[in-house]
Amino acid sequence: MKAWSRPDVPQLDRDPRRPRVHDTSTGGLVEVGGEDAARLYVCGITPYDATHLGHANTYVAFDLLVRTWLDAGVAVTYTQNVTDIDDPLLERAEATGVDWMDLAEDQTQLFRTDMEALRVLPPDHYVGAVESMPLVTDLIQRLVPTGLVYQVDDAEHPDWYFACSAAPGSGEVSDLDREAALAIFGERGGDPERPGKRDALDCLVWRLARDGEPRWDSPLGEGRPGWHIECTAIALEHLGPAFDVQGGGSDLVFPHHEMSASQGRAATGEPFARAYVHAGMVGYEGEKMSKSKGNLVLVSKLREQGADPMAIRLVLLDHHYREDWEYTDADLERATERLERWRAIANNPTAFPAGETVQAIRDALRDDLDAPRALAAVDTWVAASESIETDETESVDEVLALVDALLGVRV
Ligand code: 5CA
Ligand code: ZN
Repeated sequence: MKAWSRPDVPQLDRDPRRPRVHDTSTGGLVEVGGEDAARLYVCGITPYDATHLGHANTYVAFDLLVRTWLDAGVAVTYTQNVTDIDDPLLERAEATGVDWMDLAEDQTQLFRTDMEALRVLPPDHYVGAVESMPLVTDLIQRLVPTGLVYQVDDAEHPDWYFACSAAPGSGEVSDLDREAALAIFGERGGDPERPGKRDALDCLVWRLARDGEPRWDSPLGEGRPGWHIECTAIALEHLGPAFDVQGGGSDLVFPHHEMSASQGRAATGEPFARAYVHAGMVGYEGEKMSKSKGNLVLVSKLREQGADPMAIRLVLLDHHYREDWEYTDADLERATERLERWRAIANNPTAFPAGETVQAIRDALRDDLDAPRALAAVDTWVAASESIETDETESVDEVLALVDALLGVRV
């Protein structure tokens, strides 16, 4: 699929230090990316409703990672999927009486315009599940000889499952005890109660067609894919095994990233990703913001109401990407004031010398993408510049170009 248009990134001299980020799998900070190249996969949207601030928070977090790599002179290959066929999409389409393909297309298009407005760099490969069907069925067939893929003991619907717990390296991403895993699995799209599975935590990889459901031809039988195998297949095809970072929100640690990691390892004999990086959850009015709960603050709504997209971006950047936090209107007011103050300096002919600020922004991002610390450094520079004597001649451009290149905020 086509992604969205790429915002300009000012070209600056490089700082070759690579970023360190928190890896969920090891629980510590790890340097990510090679000296020259890095490969990133971030789980994309399920397009049944509009982009909310939680989604935006996740994509802005990984945008910081991409921008930090670029600042280090590392070439980035970035793949993101669109889950354009899955139960929640079909259920919403049915409930609202629209065609599921139209729903997916409309919401994906809205997502593109939101990402553009927020100056999020587009992935190099933006890939839908529907267009990846041959990749998915090939991968499942590749897994059959491992003995880890089997048909469920159900005469009417012998769907295909993956034996996650029996796979080598199982538990490498999430490390949950079984009771917790079972509970979360049930809440996040899994079917622990389904009879006929070898193990309650085994996940669906190919659902054989039921009456009236969309279906694709396959040697496995006509049907449609389970969720996890879609990302495994797309990532392996477009990035290859042992790519640098698998990313998404922390709600994907288990089962999604656990299952795709073990499917990837089982298929290739290599680790799926080198690091698993997760953004925190954004809440609203006491609960995690989610399409299923409906407590959404939509990026497109805020824009319609006149919010400056750069102020929306500043709201997100003011929270460390790993933090769980709750949005309030006051956040947007504060960010709007901050942006205005920064803009006022941009019109000044002179500013406080840039050196320390440039270093501080670069250090903060390399240290687990610490955007709040970078914003604080910009604030300090702005405050110093507000009171500067007019005969000092340092230009405002250097700091503002870095704020644009690294933080994605065009003042
Ligand atoms: N299509 C799958 C991933 S393959 C999916 O989870 N789609 S989603 O539309 O539900 O979420 C898209 C991305 O936003 C995921 O990375 C998810 O972890 C993240 N996300 C969802 N809700 C929130 C939230 N409230 N706060 C932060 N991130 C969120
Ligand atoms: Zn995914």
